[in-house]
Amino acid sequence: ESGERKAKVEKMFGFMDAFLKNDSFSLQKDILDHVEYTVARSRFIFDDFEAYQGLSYSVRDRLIERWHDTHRYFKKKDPKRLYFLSLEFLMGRSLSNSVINLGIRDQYADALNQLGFEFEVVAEQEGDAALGNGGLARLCACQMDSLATLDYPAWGYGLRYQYGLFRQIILDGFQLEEPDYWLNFGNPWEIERVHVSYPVKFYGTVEEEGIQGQTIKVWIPGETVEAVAYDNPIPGYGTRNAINLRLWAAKPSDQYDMESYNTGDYINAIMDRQKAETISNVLYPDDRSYQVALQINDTHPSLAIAEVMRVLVDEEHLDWSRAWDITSRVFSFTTHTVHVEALEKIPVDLLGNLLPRHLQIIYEINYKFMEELKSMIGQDYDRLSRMSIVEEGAVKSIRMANLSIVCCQIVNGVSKVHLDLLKERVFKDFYELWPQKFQYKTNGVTQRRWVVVSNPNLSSLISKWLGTESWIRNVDLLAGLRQHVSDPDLQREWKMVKKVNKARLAEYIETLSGIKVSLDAMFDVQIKRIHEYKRQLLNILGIIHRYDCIKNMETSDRRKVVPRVCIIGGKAAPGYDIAKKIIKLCHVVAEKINNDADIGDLLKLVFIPDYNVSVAELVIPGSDLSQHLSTAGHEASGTGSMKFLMNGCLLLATADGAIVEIMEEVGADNMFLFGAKVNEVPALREKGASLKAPLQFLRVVRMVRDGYFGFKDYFKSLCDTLEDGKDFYLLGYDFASYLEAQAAADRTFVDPEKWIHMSILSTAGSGKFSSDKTIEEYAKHTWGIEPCKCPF
Ligand code: Z15
Repeated sequence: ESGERKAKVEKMFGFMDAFLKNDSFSLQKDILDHVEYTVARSRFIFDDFEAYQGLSYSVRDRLIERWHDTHRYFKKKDPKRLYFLSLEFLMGRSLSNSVINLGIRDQYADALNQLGFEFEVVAEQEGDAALGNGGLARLCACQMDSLATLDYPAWGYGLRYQYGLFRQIILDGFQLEEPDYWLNFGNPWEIERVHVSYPVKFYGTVEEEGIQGQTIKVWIPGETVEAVAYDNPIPGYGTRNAINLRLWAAKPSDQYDMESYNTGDYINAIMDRQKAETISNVLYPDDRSYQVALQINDTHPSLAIAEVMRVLVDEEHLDWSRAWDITSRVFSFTTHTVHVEALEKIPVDLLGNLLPRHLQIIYEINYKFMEELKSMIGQDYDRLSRMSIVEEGAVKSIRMANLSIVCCQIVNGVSKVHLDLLKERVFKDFYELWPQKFQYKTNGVTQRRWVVVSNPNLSSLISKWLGTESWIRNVDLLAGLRQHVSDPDLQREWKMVKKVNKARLAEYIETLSGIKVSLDAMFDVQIKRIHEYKRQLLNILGIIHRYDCIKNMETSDRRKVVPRVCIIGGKAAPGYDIAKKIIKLCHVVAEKINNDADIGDLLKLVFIPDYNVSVAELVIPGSDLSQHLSTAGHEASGTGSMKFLMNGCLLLATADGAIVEIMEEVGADNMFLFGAKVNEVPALREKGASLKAPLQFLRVVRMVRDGYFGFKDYFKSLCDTLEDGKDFYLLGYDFASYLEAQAAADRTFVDPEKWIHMSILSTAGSGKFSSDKTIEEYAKHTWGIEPCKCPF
């Protein structure tokens, strides 16, 4: 029957290469049809949001077309596939990215114009898909874009949270959290697959059964939840390929608590069903949490290890060694942290209750591993217990990272420094045992979203000077900008682009806060999750120092001050008290400085609320300088720095994470570096209270402590973290060199030619930090997959 239908459809429509046409008339008609029939508004009267909806549905149709072709082609060629598992994907908006990757942005802009709308305005209507916290989650989104663009046969798998990352509201300078109702206005970018669903089992018991003289383990689950698929097409750039990001939503299962129905407790049975949905209800808002919790962290694929073993052994009846052989060859593991405390552990009691069979399997894996290890290293019990997958102690728990390392052939870090730290500290014992397992792949970001979508002016400028748009797929070509770096025409145009972007950002700041900022000032930006190790506090203390210096200056000297607009943005985890105090401090300092008539345009401080992907797309192109201040040895990689670098913003940074490799690419003299080095930090900490902070530092901390900005009692605990001997993140030690780096930035800024020069070289040197590079490395050296390009 389907063969017949296919023949019929082919006869009717076979003369078309695709059903959907991209000429202006067809696009206008498609938009209007969707406004009328999908959105159910009149095609004669609709607003910007409805235009966004109609437009998005028409783009979605085109995505689906490519998605089908790609998957049919993958099926036909049947190459090795990659399944990319992550609990978080921070996709942001889809509209602009999609039409650019499909190559039909201008056609759509024109079609909209004909209908009396403006593309930029309509695109602004879209909310962010914020199914993730920070770096790790955005990295996955960038990598999906690269996988699609480079034609790899890949699938992403994640969770479709009903509520994404909380909205940050600032009230009187304090952070408040509001739920992110991102699905309330519909989501044109997903396709619900009601028929693609799987039962997921929990609780219950494991029983033994004899079959043909053998005993096998049978898990009798206590509860079942249904996982329903939602597909999100991810289009590649310059290719017909569109891959799939499949997000699972938890729904009550049909079998759910039948007993209660039968016993007549109908209402309670229905209420109980809602419990199932809570699994994918809300994203856990703790970036790199130090608590123990099941559904967070970068070791989460490790539960999948036990699940694959269970399916192979219990359901497919493979013997253990065959199952282990397969499992250990399909998984690979990327770790994103340097903090031993952040490695995920699951209490045995919890796991045994929730997933009893999985716990048994993990015990079995560990038993075999311990036997093997003993045969290799003998009776070194300390080392054996350090390496064991099971941690004895007050709370007996499973070390998910150890499980992952034991199982996977390859363990990846996210930057060169990160790998060194993994070898020397975090996973030292394992490294000595299996040095060949440990590798790193430098993180990267996609130039499609972070330059082409977010900075169209710079994008055109680059294409003009390189004489090609090919850098959008082949990022190595950016290096070609170096040969024009001294060309006054390029310099002038480069400066113009920056100015236009700064004007856009200034407008945004004014609407947000009413603060007017001068475009001649240096826009100095720090945007990322608020975390002690990222040291937003160092930035704020530096700003207080700057303010204090200006106040104490002779009026005649003030002419020499380089005007600054300091911009800070980021969310604090709702339970992270110190981080929330840092946000409040930023606001009280801003209040003081911005209202000091004496200071005027010399210094402004702006906190941008509700920092997210879309805000980043606006802020990054408009900044001159960006700050990456993590105490050396704490940032596994850092990817924000790469987005700024590509956009020609200069970096003021410590030699931590990926910054070390950025230094190699753009040269240390094109950046403002400061602070203790990774290998110096442990010895500095050892010095404890004998490591004295400089006077300038004591002075600014004192100002906060004494209530110069108000809220004296509230800031006490924050100031306490900075006392000699307690200053774990070494703000005091790094303060002097931080101020020097800031002064160097000022001196450079007053030499615009020099600044532009450095700026162009930053973009030119950013090629290594495209996620295209990272993905190619993973494909070759970890996953063993090849491109599979769907013909146009
Ligand atoms: C997260 O965003 C990162 C690490 C984590 O362990 C968790 Cl739970 C969340 C970040 C790193 O902090 C950052 O340095 C890195 O660039 C990013 O992952 C991507 O690898």
